[in-house]
Amino acid sequence: MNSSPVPELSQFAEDVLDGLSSTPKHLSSKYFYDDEGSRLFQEIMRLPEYYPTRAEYRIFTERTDDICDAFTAGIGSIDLIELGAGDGTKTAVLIERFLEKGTDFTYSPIDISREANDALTARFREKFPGLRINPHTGDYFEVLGSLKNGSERRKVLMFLGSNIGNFQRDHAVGFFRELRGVMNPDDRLFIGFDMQKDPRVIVNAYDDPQGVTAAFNLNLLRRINRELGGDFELERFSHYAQYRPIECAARSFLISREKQTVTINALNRSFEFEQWEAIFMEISQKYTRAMIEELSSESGFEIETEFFDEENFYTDSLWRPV
Ligand code: AVJ
Repeated sequence: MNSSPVPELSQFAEDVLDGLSSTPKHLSSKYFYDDEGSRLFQEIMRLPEYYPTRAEYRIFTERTDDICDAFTAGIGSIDLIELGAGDGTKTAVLIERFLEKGTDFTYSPIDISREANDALTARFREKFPGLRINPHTGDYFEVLGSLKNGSERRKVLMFLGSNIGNFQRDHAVGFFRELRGVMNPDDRLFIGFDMQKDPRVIVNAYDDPQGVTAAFNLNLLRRINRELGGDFELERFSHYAQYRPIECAARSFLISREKQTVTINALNRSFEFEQWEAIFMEISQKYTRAMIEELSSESGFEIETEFFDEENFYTDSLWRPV
């Protein structure tokens, strides 16, 4: 193994260096979403095993009026702000209803990917000609900071899709506290949480027999090869997913099937893998009501309303600053 000082590494390169030099090795799931990764995630959302997207969509379609009313309760007009809007399928349900009702509202999707944001904005402009849409590309907190005193109206921040599940607990609390810091007392935070359920249902959602989730995971190695000049051979690694019911945590790993050395040119070094050594790739935290309540109070909020699907697979929780 060689190592020499490397100038000016990108954040991605630095994180890969840190993760592959650690024991145990890890890579961050936030890097899954290059173009191919985003396409694979779209495919995951259509898998019969991957229930969270459908469960949340059901909440949005079955409880549309209740959600809209909760957002506007006691107030005439709102600014709907979505963190990581993705393809906007769920949000479209709310927007359509708000437009029907003649609610005074704006919609601001915030995303780090300009491409994703442009595509969503173009689609929504066409679908909803009357919609006031203000897309922002960039880091959530920079954008939110700039919105802080931009309006007297109620801001409703939405963080859907159980994206919070990818954060370790302390990180989630830190994230919510930061959001709390840019919110006024009348603002609201609307969060999607995937609930604890039959462990078999959960583990199947992250280990589909078609291998789409495996491809999604392995795609990060391909991204490292392409963007950082790595020489990972994908068939020498396999996807492994597990669920731990005590912690309510699904985790995924890539397992080195043999002893091997991988070189990453941009890092100017190589990494040794033992046979069967694991790279920790992703946590997808599941929640109980008690965990959600604790998260809210630790971050300076209280739960105002919760919306569950029929099976209690999923909840969208509306939080109010305290
Ligand atoms: C986009 C973070 C909600 O953790 O369920 C899907 C990503 N990973 N299958 C999740 C994912 C594997 C997904 N989130």
